[in-house]
Parts: sequence; C-alpha cells; structure tokens
Amino acid sequence: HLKRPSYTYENYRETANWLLAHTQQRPKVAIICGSGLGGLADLLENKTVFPYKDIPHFPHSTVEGHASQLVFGDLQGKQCVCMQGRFHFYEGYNLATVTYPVRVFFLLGVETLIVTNAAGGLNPSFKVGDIMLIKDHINMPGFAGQNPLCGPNDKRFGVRFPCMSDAYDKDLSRLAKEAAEELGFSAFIQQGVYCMLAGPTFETIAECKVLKTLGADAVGMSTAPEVVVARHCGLRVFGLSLITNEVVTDYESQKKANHEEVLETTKMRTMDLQGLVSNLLAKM
Ligand code: 6GU
Repeated sequence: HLKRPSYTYENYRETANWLLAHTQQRPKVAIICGSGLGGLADLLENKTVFPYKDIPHFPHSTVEGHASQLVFGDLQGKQCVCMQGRFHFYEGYNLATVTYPVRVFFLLGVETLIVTNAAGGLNPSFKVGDIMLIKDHINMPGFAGQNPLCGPNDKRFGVRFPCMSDAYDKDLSRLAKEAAEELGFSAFIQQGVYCMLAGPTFETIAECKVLKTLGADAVGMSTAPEVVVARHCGLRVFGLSLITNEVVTDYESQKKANHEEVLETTKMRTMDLQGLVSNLLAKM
C-alpha cells in the first residue's frame, strides 16, 4: 500500500459495500483519531470492529503495535465510525492512500468528518495541553505539489477546483466551543490555523520562524490531506489539535522537540478530548 499509484471508483465502492454488508450501522459522522487519541473509539456502544487488514482494498500498516482498525458504534446516541490509527505521509504512503478512508466514509453516507491530531504550538500564547479548534489550515505539502486531488478528477466525488475557503465548518466550531465551555475547559481552549508539514523531522528553528510569519498557530504532520478530500466530496469538517509541545524558536533554548513529550501530553488530555468530542456529538 505504500506506493500504490491510485484507486478506481470501484475500489472505494467495493470497500464501502463490503462494510455496509458487514454492519447494520449507518454512521453520519466519521472520526479520525490522532496519535494517542484512539481511546475515543473505546467509548462507542454497540461496537462492530474491523481490523484494516480484513477490509477489502483498505490500506493497512505492517508495523506492529498501534491499533489499526475501523470501529462502528454509537456515541451520545449518534452512529459513528472511528479510525483507530491513521495513515501518515511520512510513513511513505502516497496521499491517495492516506485519504482512502475519507472517500469510503463518503460512500457509506457519512456527512461530517471530525479530525484530531497532536501538534506543536507556534502561537506564543498557547500552552502545552491547550486544545486548538482548527479554524483553517496551511497545506504545506500542497505548496510542494503533494495535494491528494492531483491527477484526473472523478466527478462522482467532487469538482475539479474545489473551494477551500470554508474548509472548517463554522457552526461545528461554535458548537465545540459551547461544548468546551460547558465542560469547564475555557481556560485551555484556543482557536487557530494548523500547518501541515510532511515530517517526519520536527522543525528547525528557522522553519518555526517561517511558519509563525506565515500565520500558523500550530504545526503537525497530518490532517490537511484528509480535510481536502473530505471537502472535495462535500463532507462538513470539524478539527482539533492538541498542543503537545512548544516549538523552539530561540537559538539559546535547551529544549528539543521529541515524541515522548507528545505522548505524555496526549495522556494528560486524552480524557478531556474524549469528553469534548462526546459533548460536541451530543449537540450535533
Ligand atoms: Cl513540534 N512539529 C510537528 N511537525 N508535528 C508535531 C509537533 C511538532 N508536535 C506534535 N506533532
């Protein structure tokens, strides 16, 4: 699946039809759980679980360790499908593979996509542990010719030149803010622009300075391709970033970005994030 050039409409259709034949669930909401945020899928009731490797045409990782399955079930009385484990460009997958599940969700009848990720904080007013409601993104790999919609356009999914100025749904963002306030999260809720870089390296100091100048509030290695493909096929999108670490912008600093810190912060906030997404679903 790493270098698979592209998929046909029939591939997506076969995957969707197989899933529809193997579950009674008809989710209207799909949730992509970011690193360490897969606990959300465990909250679902009346679960049906499909390991990615059992789903026809579905990409799957050969790396052992992290969950990699599609979980159907109810959360707050709403039928959902959760991706426990996503595909990253830095793993070597092409963007058709990274975004394959999104088109399957569309064909399942999903109308709303919720994306979560871990990100580094660029905005100096952000603290580690803050939750940023994503208001917009900068698709940096897209600037470099890596847009998941490059190639022939299939009208059955969407138009050739899709609008992205309304990528993140304002109503969902407002509902999420209300949901957060109700839970007493106001002190650590932020809103901002997420910038995707390809990774897997964390940023140099000079790169962090560039990103700040460009108006990015948080930086990560995922999400933008899935959102582009979701908007192309008309899904409503809500996204949030957990600020797991502060980026380094000072040559005198002794701090170093590392994956351990990302995982520690994720652990600290995982329950809050689950609560927020649950409460948002209750309001939808
Ligand atoms: Cl500091 N950078 C990137 N690119 N991704 C991250 C991150 C930083 N922290 C969590 N994910």
